[in-house]
Amino acid sequence: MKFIKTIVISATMIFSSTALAHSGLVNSSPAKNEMVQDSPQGLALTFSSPVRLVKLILKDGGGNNIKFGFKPKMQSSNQFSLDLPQLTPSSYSVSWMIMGEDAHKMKGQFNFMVHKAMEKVTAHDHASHSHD
Ligand SMILES: [Cu+2]
Repeated sequence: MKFIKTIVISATMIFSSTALAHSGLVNSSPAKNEMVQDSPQGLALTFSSPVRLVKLILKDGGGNNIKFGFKPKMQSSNQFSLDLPQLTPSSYSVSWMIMGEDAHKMKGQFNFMVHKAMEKVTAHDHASHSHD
């Protein structure tokens, strides 16, 4: 009986580690290699299964860390969305690290670009600032 129990437990462990091996980033906003006009409102990540997002680093083209409100959370989720500060035109890299419920870690990285907003110089909202 004990022998059978051991087999069942091992099978379960194999299954869950296989399932975890397939968990990863399935979608993001901005998307991988996306070129966005003007600073994006936020950063959203969608994973294929609930995970804990333990690390999230945003760097500009010069390798400078961009500070934003990311804090590792204890609870697992498929989706994470974070507000971003105003991003200047540059190439950005997002590095993430996730942890599954069995403490299996996985990491990845993708880039997106922020372009200078065009044709907005004369059409932008003057109520938000003043001119001399
Ligand atoms: Cu203006």
